[in-house]
Amino acid sequence: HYHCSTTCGTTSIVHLFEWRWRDIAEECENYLGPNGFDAVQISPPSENVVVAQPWRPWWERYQPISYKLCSRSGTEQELRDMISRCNKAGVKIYADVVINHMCSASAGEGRRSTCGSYFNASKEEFPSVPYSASHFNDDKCTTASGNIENYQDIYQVRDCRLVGLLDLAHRKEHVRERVASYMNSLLDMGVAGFRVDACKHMWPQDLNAIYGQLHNLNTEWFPEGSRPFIYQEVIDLGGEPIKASEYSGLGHVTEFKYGAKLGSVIRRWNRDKLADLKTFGESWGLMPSNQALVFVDNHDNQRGHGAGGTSILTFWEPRMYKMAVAFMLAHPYGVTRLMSSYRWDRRLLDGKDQNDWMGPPSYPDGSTKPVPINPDGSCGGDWVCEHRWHQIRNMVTFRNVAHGQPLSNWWDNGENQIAFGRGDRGFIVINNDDCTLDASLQTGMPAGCYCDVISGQRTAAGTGCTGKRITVGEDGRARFSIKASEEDPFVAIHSGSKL
Ligand code: LAG
Ligand code: CA
Repeated sequence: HYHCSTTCGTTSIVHLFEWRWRDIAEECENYLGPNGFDAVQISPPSENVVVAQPWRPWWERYQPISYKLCSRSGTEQELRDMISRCNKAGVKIYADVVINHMCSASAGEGRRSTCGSYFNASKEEFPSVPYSASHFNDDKCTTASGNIENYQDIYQVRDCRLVGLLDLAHRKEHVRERVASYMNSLLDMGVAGFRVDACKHMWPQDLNAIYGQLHNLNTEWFPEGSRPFIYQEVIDLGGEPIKASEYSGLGHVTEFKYGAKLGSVIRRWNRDKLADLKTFGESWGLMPSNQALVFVDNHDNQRGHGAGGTSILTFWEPRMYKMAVAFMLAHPYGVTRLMSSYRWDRRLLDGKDQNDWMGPPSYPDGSTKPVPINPDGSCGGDWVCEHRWHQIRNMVTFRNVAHGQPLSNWWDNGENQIAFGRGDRGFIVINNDDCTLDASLQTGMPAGCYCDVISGQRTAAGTGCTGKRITVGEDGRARFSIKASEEDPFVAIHSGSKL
């Protein structure tokens, strides 16, 4: 029953990690809509346990207590207002839904939850859903600890507790109905789809049954009959029996190999080089492009959680990060997701971050701080806002302009200098070598003068250019010169940057 409705082929999703609903609403209106961002992935909107030890970690939001809609990001009313304002601004909302489990078995008992709902973790009681002990997988899991102990065993990966989190029994109709009703309440409010958390830990047949109960999108904003866009988090780097492909018939699937491999190429590890990217895609063992949700980093692997390993690039290494994101947005593979992060007090000790738990910028009472926007368009107060970096924003435009065009006119120097186009709509040149790139290349673009959207951009009037000017001749060729020492050693032009 899965078919791409509004989103297949559309372009960039930005994960506004831990943002408040009020700030997201403003961001949709003031920035995302006007700049052609397709959608926002929001942090889990459901009620979660309040963790005090360590103090209010970001990961408490992956421990649901009920499907009531109050969280650190705001109230249900604020959520509703955000969805409606973003939809009006032409920006879809995808909700991160945590449905594999509830809170940790050791979370105790009481009302230390974000809406104050009562729960008893040791008795597996969540009366606000309601769930009780029979709705969990204890009878199915056969490990001694009750936790997942061996990822080579598909039964325990699906039926035991992921890091001690109470594992829901989706074979039972009551659980399916409760989960679907939660997702439907969001669809009815106007969300356009979901990032489904921890799908590796749920059986595809159970997910299929749940997705089958989902409503169409709300016709206040979407065409009659539109189905939700679903992307499932399945960490498959190879080497385990559970494969991403088991889920691709149900919806899109996260392609974790993408960021891991791209990171390694840009870091030039193990003699990996940009020229190798000529064939990037299926032949590298990646899933088919039309099933893949791709990203350079995500909220887990940017801090050493989840998977991807040490090759993952993040905002902490901005020069390489921008190159990776620009490559991803220029390249036709997959539906792309951008990360928008907050800075934290990173403390690397033997490669492990001691502060990988730290939550978003917040007040002493634990409430999340607003995202202030500086006069120059950057974010203040430890919000990184990678999506507001002009190089990244302008590449989001590139992807929209190039949408539907094939990869074309590939060039490389056999090492770390590459270039490629997207039909006659866009062209990018990247120099990750230690020497100058200076070449006359076939761009496939119509003749004319273009403004490089990396070193600058076209001025509002449309005739000026604050960056490098690139002249494409009648034969489609243009000369590019990029020094190895440049802060952003890449150049991109597209139909919309023609002067
Ligand atoms: C995910 N995808 O499959 C999320 O992307 C990931 O962020 C979630 O883990 C995970 N699945 C479960 O939803 C995060 C943290 C974990 C954290 C967990 C629950 O990466 O570190 O576990 O959320 O909050 C934490 C502690 C564990 C502890 C567990 C239970 O870090 O040490 O065992 O809570 O108390
Ligand atoms: Ca499970």
